[in-house]
Amino acid sequence: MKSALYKAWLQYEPVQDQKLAAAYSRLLRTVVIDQELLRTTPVTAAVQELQQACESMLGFMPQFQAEITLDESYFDIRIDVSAPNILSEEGYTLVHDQQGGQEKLILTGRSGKGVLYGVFHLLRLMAAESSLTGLDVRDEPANSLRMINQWDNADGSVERGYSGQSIFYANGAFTKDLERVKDYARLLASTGVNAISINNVNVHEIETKFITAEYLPTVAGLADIFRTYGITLYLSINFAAPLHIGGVPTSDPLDNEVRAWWRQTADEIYRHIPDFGGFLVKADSEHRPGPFAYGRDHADGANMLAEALEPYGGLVIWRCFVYNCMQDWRDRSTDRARAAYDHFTPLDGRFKDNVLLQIKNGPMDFQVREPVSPLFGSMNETNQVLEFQVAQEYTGQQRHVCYLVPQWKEVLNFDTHAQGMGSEVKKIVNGSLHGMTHSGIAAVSNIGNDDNWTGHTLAQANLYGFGRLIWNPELSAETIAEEWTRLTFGNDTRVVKTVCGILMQSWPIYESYTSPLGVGWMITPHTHYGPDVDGYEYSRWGTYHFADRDGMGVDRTVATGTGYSAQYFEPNASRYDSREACPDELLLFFHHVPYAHVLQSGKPVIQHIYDTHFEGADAAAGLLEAWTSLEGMVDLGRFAQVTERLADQAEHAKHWRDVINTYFYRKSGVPDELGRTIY
Ligand code: GCW
Repeated sequence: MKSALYKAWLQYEPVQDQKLAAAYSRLLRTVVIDQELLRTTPVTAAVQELQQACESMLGFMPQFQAEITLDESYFDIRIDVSAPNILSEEGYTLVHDQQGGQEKLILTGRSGKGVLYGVFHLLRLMAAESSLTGLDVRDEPANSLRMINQWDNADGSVERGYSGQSIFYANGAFTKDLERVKDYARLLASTGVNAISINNVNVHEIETKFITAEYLPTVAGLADIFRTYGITLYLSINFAAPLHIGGVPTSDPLDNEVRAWWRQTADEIYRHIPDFGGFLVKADSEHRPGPFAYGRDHADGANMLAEALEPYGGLVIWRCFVYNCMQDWRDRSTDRARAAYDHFTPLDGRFKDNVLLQIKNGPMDFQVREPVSPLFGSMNETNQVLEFQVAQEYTGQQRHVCYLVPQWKEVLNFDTHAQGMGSEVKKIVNGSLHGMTHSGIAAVSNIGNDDNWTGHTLAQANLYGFGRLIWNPELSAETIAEEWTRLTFGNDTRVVKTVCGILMQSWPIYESYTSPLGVGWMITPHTHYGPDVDGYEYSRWGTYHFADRDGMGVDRTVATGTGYSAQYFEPNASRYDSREACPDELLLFFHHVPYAHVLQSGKPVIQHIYDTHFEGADAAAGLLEAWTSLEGMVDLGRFAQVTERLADQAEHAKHWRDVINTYFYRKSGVPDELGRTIY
C-alpha cells in the first residue's frame, strides 16, 4: 500500500460530494477512444491514470470502447492533429457538451501528450470537486522545454539533496526499483514537465560512462519509462570524456579526433535511445573541465557537442554558472555577480541553433533574495533557458517550509526592458521576445527516496508548483497553492485555508529571519544550513557582506563599486545604481550603507534587521501553531511529519534571529529601539 505521504498530490481520494460523484460517474463510465490510439504512448499512460483514478475516486473502472453504442453519456478522447483551436503540439481542449439527455465530455489533443495533459487536467478538477458542467477548456504550455535536473550521483547520494538517497542509483549502479521511477514520472507529467536530466551536472567517474554501450541499455530502460509519460531523457556529460574514457589524448573541442569521438558517441546513444534529448553541461565551472584548458571558449565547446547531436535533433544545454571560485577575498575589483554576463554576452550569435544557454535566476546562487540575472535579454541571438532550484539549498533545505512559487513569479514577471517596456523574463524564456528556436525553464529537483519524496511534506508544493507555473506563468502563486493543497489534503475549507496561508507566508518569513536586504549567504560553509555570518567572509567564493562597525553591503555601483548595476538595461540600471531608488529588499546587494541609513520603509537598516528577525522568529512559531490547529483533520502520518518539521523550524528560526541580531549589535553597537534581548 502506498502511503498518503508517498502519493503526494495524486491521492485520488473518494469524491465526497455525492451529487458530483454521480455526475462524474455518468460521464466517465464509458470512454470512447480509437483502439489504435489506446495502444500508443503517452495515451497508454493517460488511460492507466484515468482507470486508477476512477477506481479510487468513484469506485469503478471505465469501459473503453471504439464506438458509442447506446444513447448514453460518455467521455470522448481523440487526437486531432489539425484541430484549429489548439495551437501547439502539447495543447488540448476539454469540453462538456449536453444535448438533451446525452452528455459528453470531449478531450481533444493535438498529440498523445495533449491527451495526457488533458486527462491530468480533468483529474485535477475532480480532486478539487469542481463541476464539469459547461466546461470549456483550451490549454497549452507557455514554454516548450519544461525540464527537471536531477543532481543524483551513481553512488546514490544527491548533491544538495534533502530527501534521502537517489531514487535512480545506489552503490554505483542503476536502481532496480523502476516502480518508484514510474511514480516519479507520473508526478512530473501531472504538472506538465516534459524533460529530465537524470544525473548530476557534476559528473564523476561512473556517470562519465553513461554515454557508452556499457550503460546505455540501462539508460534506455529509464528513457522508456519517462517516454510513456511524455518526458524526454537527457544526460549530464563530462566535457573531458574523450580524454578519460575515449582513448583520445585530449578533449580540445577543435581537435578532429575529439569531434569524431563525440559524433560516434552520439551515434551510439541514438542507437539505444532514438528520441534522446541531449546533453546538459557544466563546464569550466567550479573545477569541472571545459574548453578553457585548451584556450577555447564556451561557444567552441558547446558547438562541438551540438554538431554531434544535430543529425538527431538533440540539444546541448550549456550552463552559465561560470565564475571564479578561487577569488582572493582581499581583491575588491572582482565581483562574482558580474561573471556570467561578462563570460557569455561577448559570445552572442556564435552558438549553433541547437545550443541553449541555461541561466540561473539570479547572478549569484539561488539565495532567498537576489536580483534577476542581467543575462536575460542581453543575448538576442542565443537560445536561453532559465534555471530555478526547487531543492531548497539556501532556503531551509526542506526542514524549513519555504514555498518558492512567489519568488519564481517575481523572476518571470521582472521587466528586463531589453526591448523597451514589456520585456519580461517570461517572454524571453518562452522564446517570444527574440523569436528563438528553443527555450524554456529548468529546475533542480528536490526529491529523494524519503517516503514523502521531498523531506518536508509541504515541500511537495514546490515541485508541483514549478511544473504548473512554467506550464502557465500567469497562474497566481495562490491558485497553485490552493490546487496543490486540495489535491494533497482534500477540500475541507479550513484545511485549505490554513495550509495555503502557511505556504503563502513562508518565503517572506524565511527571508525575514535569515540574511537581510538581499545581501545573501551568512550560512554555514559547505552545508549551507544554519547561520554563520562570517562563514564565507574571508573565503575564495566571492560571497561577501563587508560588514564593519559602520555599515554593510556590497558596492556594485558604477561610480564607486564593481559596476555590476550597469549590466542591466535602463531604467533598471539607474534604479539599482541609486541608493535612494534601489528597492529595500535588494539594497545591500547593490550598496554599502551605514547602519543608520534610512530605508524607503522609513526604518534605519539596523532597526530593520532587529525588527525582521524578531518578527520572523515569532512568525515561524505561528506557522507551527496554525498547522497544529488542524489536528484530526489531516491523516496522522502527514500531520506528525509536518508538525515535527515546523517545530524544528520554529526553534531554528530563534537561533537565526539571535545569531544575526547579536552579530550586528556587537559590530555596530547600536541598541534595539525596543530593548528586546540581544546577546
Ligand atoms: O549551488 C551550487 C551548489 C553546488 C552545485 C552548483 C551548481 C551542482 O552549492 O552543489 O553543484 O551550485 O549549480 O553547479
